[in-house]
Amino acid sequence: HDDSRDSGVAVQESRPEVKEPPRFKVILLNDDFTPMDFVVEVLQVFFGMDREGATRVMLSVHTKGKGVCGIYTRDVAETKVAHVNRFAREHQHPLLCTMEEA
Ligand code: TYC
Repeated sequence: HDDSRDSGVAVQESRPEVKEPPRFKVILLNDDFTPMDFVVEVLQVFFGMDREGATRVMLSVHTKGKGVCGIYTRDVAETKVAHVNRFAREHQHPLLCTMEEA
């Protein structure tokens, strides 16, 4: 049996890894009413920050208007946004969380 002949059919070679999945920044928006302590709690509970890191991010959002809480795949980012916004509403705070492609 002879496999050495070239059939002439072009075959697309695959490389080991060519496509990273798109990443999304989860963004926290400032507002005039949500208590600072509540925002710090959100950053600790939903984004795994310690109190010091959460306080730094909260103050940055408070000063600049918005800030990045973390960067995730689409599904994880969507879930974090939904959980944060539900948690804020459950506590009657206007805090808003959103996402944008990194
Ligand atoms: N600006 C709010 C205040 O003065 C605090 C705050 C910080 C609200 C960050 C939202 O994403 C936010 N109480």
